Amino acid sequence: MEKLKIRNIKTIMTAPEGINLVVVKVETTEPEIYGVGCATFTQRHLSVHSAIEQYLKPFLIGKDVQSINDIWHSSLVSGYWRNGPIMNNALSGVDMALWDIKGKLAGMPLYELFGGKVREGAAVYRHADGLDFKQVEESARSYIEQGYRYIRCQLGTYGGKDQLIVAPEGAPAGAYYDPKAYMKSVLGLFEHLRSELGPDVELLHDIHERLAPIDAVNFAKQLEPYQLFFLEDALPPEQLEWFRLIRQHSTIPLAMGELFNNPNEWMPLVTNRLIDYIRIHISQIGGITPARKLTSLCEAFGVRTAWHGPGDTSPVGHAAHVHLDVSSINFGIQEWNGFSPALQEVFPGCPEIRNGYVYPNDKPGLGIDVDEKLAAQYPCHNVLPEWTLARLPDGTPTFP
Ligand code: GCO
Ligand code: MG
Repeated sequence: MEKLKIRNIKTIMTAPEGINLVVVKVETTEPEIYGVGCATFTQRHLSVHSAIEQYLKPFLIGKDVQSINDIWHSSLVSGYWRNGPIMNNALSGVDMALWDIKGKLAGMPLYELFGGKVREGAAVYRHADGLDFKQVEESARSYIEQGYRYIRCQLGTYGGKDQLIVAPEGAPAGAYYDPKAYMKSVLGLFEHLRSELGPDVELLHDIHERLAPIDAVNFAKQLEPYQLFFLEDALPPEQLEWFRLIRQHSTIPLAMGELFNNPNEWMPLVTNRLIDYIRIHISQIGGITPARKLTSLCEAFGVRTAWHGPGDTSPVGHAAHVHLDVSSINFGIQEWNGFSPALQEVFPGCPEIRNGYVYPNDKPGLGIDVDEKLAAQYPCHNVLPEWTLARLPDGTPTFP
C-alpha cells in the first residue's frame, strides 16, 4: 500500500479570546486524514508562522506521515542552530499533528498509544487573583465551590500591583513593580488565606521569576509554614544554580520550566532533584515527542509533571497535555485556564472539566479539531504586551 505522505502544512492563527494562538494543520495524501498541533508562542506568532511556511513546510511536504521520530530530529537540526523558541514552536505544531494522525490511523486516542490510562481524569488547578486579600480569598472560594481542590493564588497577578513606586526623575514608562513590597504582601496573603480557607485546600503561587536570587531563597523559606502545593518560577532561567540554595533552606515544593526551550535548562534541575514539578510549555520544546522523553526522564528522578497550561496555549495544546496527563505515572497537576464558548466553537472536541478533573475524549488521536472558517473570524494582533516591559522601582528593566 502506498505510504501516506504529507501533502500540505497550514498555519491557522486565531485569537477567540484576544490571545494569539497558532495551530498547525498537516494534510496528507488521503484528503480526509489530517492532524492538528499547537505552535503557540503568543508574543511572536508571526515569526512562528514564517518559520513554518518558509522552512518546515518545504522541508516536510512529501515525507511519510508515520515517521515522527525521523521528522522531529531531522527538522530540529535542519537549520543547524536549534532549541530556540521560534523553531521549537513551529516543530511542535507539526509534531503534535503527526501524533494526531498516527492516532487516527491506529483508531486510538493518543493516551492508548502512550501505553494506556493510569488515571481516568487529571486534577487541575485554577488561577485565583485580586487586588487585596479579600478579593483573592473570594476568587479562591468561587473555584472551591466549583469543585476545584488546587488553587493558584496571586495578589495583583505577577509582582503585585498598585504599589507605591518612587522612581528617579526621567524614569521611562513601563510595568513597574517593587519586589520587596510584593514579597511582604504575598506573605500576608497566605497568612490570610490559610486562616480563612483552612489547611486542606492546595494553594500554589507563581513568583514569575521576579525576585533577586537571594530574595527568592528567603521568600521560599518564609512561605514554608503555609504548606504550598508548589512555588513556581522562583528564579529566572539565567540563575538556575541558585536552586541549590533554595533547596538547602526550604522544603517548599518547587516548580519550574515554562520558560525553558533547551534540554540543558532542565537536565541539571531534574537529575540533581532541585525541583519537584516540571512546568514546560510543551510547544516551546518542540511538542509531544520531546515531552514524552522528558516525562520518562522526570519519572526516573522523582520529578512530576505540571505542564504549562495558560490562556496562551491553544485548546489543541491543552488536549495534548491531557493525553500525557492521564497516561503518565509521574503526573503531578495540570494548569487549567478554561475555555470560553468562542474557543469551544473554534476548537470542537475540547477536553471536559468535571468536579476539578479534566478528561480526554475517546476519539482517535488528540480528539480535537479546528474550524478554520470560525478561526478566521478572530484575527490575531501584533501588539507588544505591556506586562513584559517590567521595570524595578528605579526604572531598571527586569524579568517579566
Ligand atoms: C503561568 C504563566 C503565564 C505566563 C504567560 C506568558 O504560570 O500560567 O506564568 O501566566 O505569564 O503564559 O505569556
Ligand atoms: Mg508561571
